[in-house]
Amino acid sequence: NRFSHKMDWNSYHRVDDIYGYLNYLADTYPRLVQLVSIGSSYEGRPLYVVRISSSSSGTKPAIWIDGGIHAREWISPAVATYIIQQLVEVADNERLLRNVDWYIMPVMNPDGYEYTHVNNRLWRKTRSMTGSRCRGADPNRNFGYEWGGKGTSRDKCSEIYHGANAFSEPETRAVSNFISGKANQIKVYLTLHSYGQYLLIPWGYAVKFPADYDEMLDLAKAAASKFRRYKYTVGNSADLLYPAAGGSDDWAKSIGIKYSYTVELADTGRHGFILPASFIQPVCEDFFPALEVFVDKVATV
Ligand code: ING
Ligand code: ZN
Repeated sequence: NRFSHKMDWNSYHRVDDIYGYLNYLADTYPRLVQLVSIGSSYEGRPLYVVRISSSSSGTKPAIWIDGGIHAREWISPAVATYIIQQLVEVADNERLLRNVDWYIMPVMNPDGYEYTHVNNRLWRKTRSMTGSRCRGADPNRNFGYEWGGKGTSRDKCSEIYHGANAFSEPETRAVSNFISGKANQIKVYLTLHSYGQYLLIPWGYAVKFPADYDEMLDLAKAAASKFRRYKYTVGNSADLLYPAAGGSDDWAKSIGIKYSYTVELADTGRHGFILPASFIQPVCEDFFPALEVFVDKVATV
């Protein structure tokens, strides 16, 4: 039955369940939800962006959210799909759709995500062949701004291998092509990672601060003030963590998306990447209300 699905937020789901849910939503709420395939992964899986918009004509300012750029960070696709569910299926959240369009890509790296379910739970990168015994590039070192700089590696076996060139991976290339075409509409870029409980502000390629850093910091602080259960630290990513070039948030910022952030979801390291499924609901419920802050900002930018 096309009009059913296996999704919930009590366990971590495989790509088939997640994509089945996205197709269910597009079938069930055709006036609200469009499923856009923006390309194919290295292994041939579709790369899905969910567009959620309450207007049939024209465009409103938009918020982009992606998850699953790093394969092992399972809480990230879980939160991204929860956000989709809340926006589409909970009437109380209608306000969040009134003045804003949403583009949500819950699994940016589906090949890696499947690999962590079947072969190696701690895989991080894509699954492309590199011409060596080691596969994959770090998609968060593969974006085309300051590509190949600090905190990246040209060693194909490294966890932070930057790839053969900027946007060498089909996954990052598809995302950059799609976002570039909507760079005037998209006002907020959020990319969901784990772990650490941080809201990270560019630049990541060096301890450098954008000219409008203070505005970015104010918005991040306002978002962080919404969290009740998990405390998030706000600041520049290179400063708080480490310099890392070729990140998606730096690239989004570089093309003019003013409010571009990396979110490091829970926890702070007790479980790390292997966050028990019992955390899914609390982390999702804690995070969702912060989106209101971005909506209110975008509706007026
Ligand atoms: N952390 C990010 C990483 O790609 C990051 C942190 C993001 C650093 C953006 C610099 C810029 O290393 C995880 N958990 O992947
Ligand atoms: Zn990550």
